[in-house]
Amino acid sequence: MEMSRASFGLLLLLLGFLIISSSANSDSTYENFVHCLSKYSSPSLQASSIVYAQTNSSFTNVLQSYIRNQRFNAFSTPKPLIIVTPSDESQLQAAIICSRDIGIQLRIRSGGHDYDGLSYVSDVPFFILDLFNLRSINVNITDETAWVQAGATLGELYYKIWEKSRVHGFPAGVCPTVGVGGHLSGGGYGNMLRRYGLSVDHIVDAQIVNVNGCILDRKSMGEDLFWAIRGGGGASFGVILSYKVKLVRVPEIVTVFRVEKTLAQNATDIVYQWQHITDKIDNDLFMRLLVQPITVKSENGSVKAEKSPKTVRVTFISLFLGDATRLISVMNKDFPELGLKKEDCMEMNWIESVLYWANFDNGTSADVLLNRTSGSLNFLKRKSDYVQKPISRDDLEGLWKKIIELGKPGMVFNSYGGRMSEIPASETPFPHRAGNIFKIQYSVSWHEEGAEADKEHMNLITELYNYMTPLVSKSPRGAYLNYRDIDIGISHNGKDSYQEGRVYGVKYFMNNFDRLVKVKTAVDPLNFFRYEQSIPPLPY
Ligand SMILES: Cc1cc2nc3c(=O)[nH]c(=O)nc-3n(C[C@H](O)[C@H](O)[C@H](O)COP(=O)(O)OP(=O)(O)OC[C@H]3O[C@@H](n4cnc5c(N)ncnc54)[C@H](O)[C@@H]3O)c2cc1C
Ligand SMILES: *[C@@H]1O[C@H](CO)[C@@H](O)[C@H](O)[C@H]1NC(C)=O
Ligand SMILES: *[C@@H]1O[C@H](CO)[C@@H](O)[C@H](O)[C@H]1NC(C)=O
Ligand SMILES: *[C@@H]1O[C@H](CO)[C@@H](O)[C@H](O)[C@H]1NC(C)=O
Ligand SMILES: *[C@@H]1O[C@H](CO)[C@@H](O)[C@H](O)[C@H]1NC(C)=O
Ligand SMILES: *[C@@H]1O[C@H](CO)[C@@H](O)[C@H](O)[C@H]1NC(C)=O
Ligand SMILES: CC(=O)N[C@H]1CO[C@H](CO)[C@@H](O)[C@@H]1O
Repeated sequence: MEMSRASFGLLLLLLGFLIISSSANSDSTYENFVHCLSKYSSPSLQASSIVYAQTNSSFTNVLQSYIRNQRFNAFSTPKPLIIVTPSDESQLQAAIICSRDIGIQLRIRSGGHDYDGLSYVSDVPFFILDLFNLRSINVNITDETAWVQAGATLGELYYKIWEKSRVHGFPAGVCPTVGVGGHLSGGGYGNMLRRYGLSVDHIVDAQIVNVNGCILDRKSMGEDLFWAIRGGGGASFGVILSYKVKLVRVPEIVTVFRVEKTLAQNATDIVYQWQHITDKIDNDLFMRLLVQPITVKSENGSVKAEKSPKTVRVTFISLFLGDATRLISVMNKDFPELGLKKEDCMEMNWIESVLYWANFDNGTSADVLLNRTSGSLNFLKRKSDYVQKPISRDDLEGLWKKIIELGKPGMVFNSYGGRMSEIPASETPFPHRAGNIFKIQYSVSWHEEGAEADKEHMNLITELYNYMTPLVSKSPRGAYLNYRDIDIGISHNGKDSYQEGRVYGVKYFMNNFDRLVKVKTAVDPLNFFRYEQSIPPLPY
């Protein structure tokens, strides 16, 4: 069927109108916002210097600087009307007041690593409150604490600690460009999880800007709100300005290893056995397994897509808070199946282990941790699960077959137990503590652009996730907030927001969901701080 000339013309006219009206809307929002900011912040402030309209030549660059998923960097991705980038506290406070005044929703962005883009994408008209200018870090080795602002990255925090001490660290994620604001408010884990628990287990104070634009600290916000922003996600309650964290002790020498096993090298037996020891072994040891489908290269290195045999490769990556000799004795005693040898182990200091885990080459200077720009940008999708009963050999073999059949998605298994099992599930909103052997991250990344490729890869990862249903936690099937996954439910923040919020809320927070709702109802009953997976207030 051919479109008539007239209706094509009409379509063009309509498109043109939509584009004009959207940028006109951006322009008027810009005018209103700048006007309002000048009213509510100190007169010395040049309000226009922290607000980007869509027509500003830097708008796209500022927007893209903290997009970490190419899937939300498309022409068709809904764009914010403006981007507001406060550079001090008073501007941040004024931005909240003006957001309410003007009646436009905000999305709060720190490091922009949200896997489903919820810090910078929405279907409703919105602006981005971008915190990259608020990133100071003050480390105090005397009392072993640090105040860190939300816009700082984990790499900056690690670097600043290491500058002052070789025997202190902080237990948080392994990717240095992740933002403190999202990571610490959503849980935060890394390779010291078994020894020290989550990032949120080491937060001792915080500053939050509430719905009235006031800055509250632990004392003035009260213990309920302070509890909520240690794992419940910040963006349902206010804007986190900073956290005060307690540092942890790290030994002068730590040890890392990376060992690969294919199915032909007994990966099945080794993974089977790993499940029985990984949550009970020495707390100084953390093991991550990368499970990936691979094509086996023939002797001469040729890879024939159809003919070459496919297999699954399991890579064991580890951090041990101690030296290689002790690590070998722990492994020989409790996990001889891996056959770890002294040659597989590399001793280094803690900051070198941070670089090693972030895949920097040996010898890279720690300064790279201050680089806020991430490497290449992929299209990606991630999902999560918790495993509470060891998976049988038969089921592992079935899983490998599925992974080979699907061909692209991989999995990451992360050891639990240790300190995680000692902290009660209600201590912080993060509920997945004792009883979990390991956490799974499902992962698929691709380079092809467009809706077709998106759909193909999303279907593959969903099929793998569905396949795992009988083998993982149930009723509810748990999920990790920081592995944001909108497939498990979204809220339209309308009259059904409580029911909708419960669907994803119990998966992320289990029995802690109700307390989060209570806190939300107390501090933001009108649901000003809302987004597609926020904590709903009680219906009134
Ligand atoms: C490459 C990569 C590696 C990762 N590795 C790990 C890992 O090792 N361990 C782990 O636990 N997680 C990891 N994650 C997940 C990561 O912890 C989460 O995506 C985290 O929420 C990112 O924080 P952010 O500030 O960068 O994200 P953003 O996208 O800026 O924010 C995420 C969420 O928090 C909200 N938010 C952000 N800042 C604030 C604030 N100041 N106040 C209130 N709300 C705020 C946002 O609105 C959004 O809802 C990784 C993610 C990526 C992309
Ligand atoms: C560090 O902490 C100690 C002990 O609380 C305190 O006396 C000191 O003033 C702090 N230093 C800085 C620079 O804040
Ligand atoms: C696999 O395990 C079997 C039995 O435990 C053993 O005989 C064999 O040598 C192992 N193969 C490899 C490659 O480790
Ligand atoms: C490499 O080996 C494969 C089989 O193992 C063979 O089919 C192919 O022709 C070889 N290629 C070259 C360039 O020798
Ligand atoms: C890193 O390089 C140093 C010297 O440049 C070397 O002694 C060390 O063994 C290397 N470590 C690894 C893990 O390759
Ligand atoms: C920061 O990292 C990016 C991505 O890896 C790289 O392209 C850039 O050159 C780095 N910048 C500096 C100053 O090292
Ligand atoms: C933040 C910023 O650069 N804003 C600029 C947007 O464009 C207007 C008009 O050119 C400038 O006045 C602002 O400074």
